Amino acid sequence: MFLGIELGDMINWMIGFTFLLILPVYSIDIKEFGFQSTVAMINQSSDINYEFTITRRGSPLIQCATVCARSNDCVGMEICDTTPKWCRLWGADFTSVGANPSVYHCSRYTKKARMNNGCSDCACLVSSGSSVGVQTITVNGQKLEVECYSGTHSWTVIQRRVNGSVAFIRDWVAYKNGFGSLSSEFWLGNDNIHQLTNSGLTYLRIDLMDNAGVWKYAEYSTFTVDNEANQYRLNISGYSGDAGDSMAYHDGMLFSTYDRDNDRWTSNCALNRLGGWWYKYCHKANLNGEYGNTNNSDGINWYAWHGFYYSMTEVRMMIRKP
Ligand SMILES: [Ca+2]
Repeated sequence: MFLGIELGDMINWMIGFTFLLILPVYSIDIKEFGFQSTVAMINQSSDINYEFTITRRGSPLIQCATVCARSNDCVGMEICDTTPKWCRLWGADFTSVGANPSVYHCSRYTKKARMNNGCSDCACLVSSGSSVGVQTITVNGQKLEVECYSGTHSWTVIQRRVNGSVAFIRDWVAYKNGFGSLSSEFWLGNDNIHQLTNSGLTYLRIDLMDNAGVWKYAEYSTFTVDNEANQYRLNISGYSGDAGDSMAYHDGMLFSTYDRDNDRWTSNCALNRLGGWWYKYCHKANLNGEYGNTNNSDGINWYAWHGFYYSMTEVRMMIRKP
């Protein structure tokens, strides 16, 4: 895998070298490339996927980092104390320092971005150097793309409404697996939300924007979603905020979609209220309702703020560890 992209690395190298020509080489902090501290002067290595000798003038560290930083498969590097110096890059399958001692001393650097393999939420990603926006986290060993949002805290976004571009009238399987686009509107999926809350992301924030552009919020210090066998039962409490508490009504409810009626109403809430949600008889919040719909209880309602005949212009639901 890694060896197969040597041509790409060559190109990256040329790009990197061009970059070096226009900057004073030693003024660049290695952290700018996304690397963190070295285990200095180790003297053994294996699992080296790609290496080259550094024949250019300038900092070997930055030259090596430039190549590694531009390769998605590179997770770390070593600068080896040879003449000329070696740049050794590790691939994603690197696990530990191998047993083949080298006669040379090498300084080791780990690429921060590839340390995200262990991150299960956005706060972890941000603290390890990744920016906000679409990022990859690991949930139960599976990679999952999520939208990260940073305010006072770093949040993993589980739902967003912004423009009505995505239909939220979906069936059980769609809500189970998630749908939409991370760059616009989406539901992250009940299985994912269950996994995330089960792994400790139990603090929920709901941001709401009305038609006048006013933002309000509701936070909940406890938010968990049970597994599918338990119909994604909602456990929510501990409100704070300025939007009012429209979720307490839904505490303990099961998730419903138009093809699976788990609500307490004699009729089918999801079918009538145009979304998938933890409906009761039926709701005080309908954040997966139909965008722009101002009919009674059909739109993106937050009853405590604008009642049942008002559909929010923007919504985002996001979670973090307490
Ligand atoms: Ca019913």
